[in-house]
Amino acid sequence: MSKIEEIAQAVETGKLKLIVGLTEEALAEGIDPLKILNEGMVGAMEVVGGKFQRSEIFVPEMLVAAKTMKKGVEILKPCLAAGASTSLGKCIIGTVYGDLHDIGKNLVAMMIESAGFEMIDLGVDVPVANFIDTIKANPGTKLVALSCLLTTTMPAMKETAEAIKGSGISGFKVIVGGAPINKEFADQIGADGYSEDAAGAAILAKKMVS
Ligand code: B1M
Repeated sequence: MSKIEEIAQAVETGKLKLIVGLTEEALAEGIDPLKILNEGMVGAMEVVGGKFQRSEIFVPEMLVAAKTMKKGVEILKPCLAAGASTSLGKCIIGTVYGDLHDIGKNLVAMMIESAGFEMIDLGVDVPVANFIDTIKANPGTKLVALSCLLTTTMPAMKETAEAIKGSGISGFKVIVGGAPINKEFADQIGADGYSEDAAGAAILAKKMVS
């Protein structure tokens, strides 16, 4: 079994104790950190999602897989986010209210930060008012990034984006993303930009402020 396959299996089966060592070994072998992330970890979460959908596993297994991936990402982070500077302004990011998924949001935050933004991460299940209060408290905000992973929280994303856009505060762009979201939905809710993944979000973020 290749190291990437071992990592994928560790994430899929929630082997919290193994993931740090395996990830360190993969890096020491010179495997590209992005390959470890995408082929090892993100791929494994897709498998986990499929198993959950088919009722082969349940929420606790999904949770432990998520915790395992998070631990692995911590090891990858210094390699993925190398050379961060904060010259492009502040970015406020969060997962919209009602939604507790944060792995994708954390990856997006990491990539946007490494593209040169100062990151303010509001976490998950973020009420609309929190976004607006944080924008008001941070006049240098150039970007607000919203994530959602559930079809049932797409209305919360719409409400959040519309409230931010309608708040009368200006000087920043709103970008959105997450598994159930597409460009058409982003346009419908008045977002300034949409990206399918974390790497694309960093490119989009830079474009938004140039
Ligand atoms: Co949840 N969950 N979950 N879950 N979970 C999904 C999303 C699901 C698709 C699984 C499935 O059924 N196949 C399904 C949603 C179905 C739907 O909406 N139609 C689902 C469900 C149903 C649920 C619960 C309702 C289950 C229940 O309780 N019965 C519940 C809801 C809780 C809540 O939020 N209120 C729930 C709970 C959980 C856990 C807490 C157990 C855990 C999350 C832990 C955590 O995040 N800390 C969890 C997990 C792990 C998943 C899956 C398996 C993996 C998600 C993940 O981390 N993927 C997921 C299945 C799947 O995605 N295939 C699933 C890896 C991550 C890197 O990808 O988050 O998509 P992703 O992020 C990508 C892109 O989407 C994009 O870039 C990222 C990286 O490239 N992106 C952006 C994300 N945000 C962006 C923002 C941007 C741009 C791009 O710009 C701002």
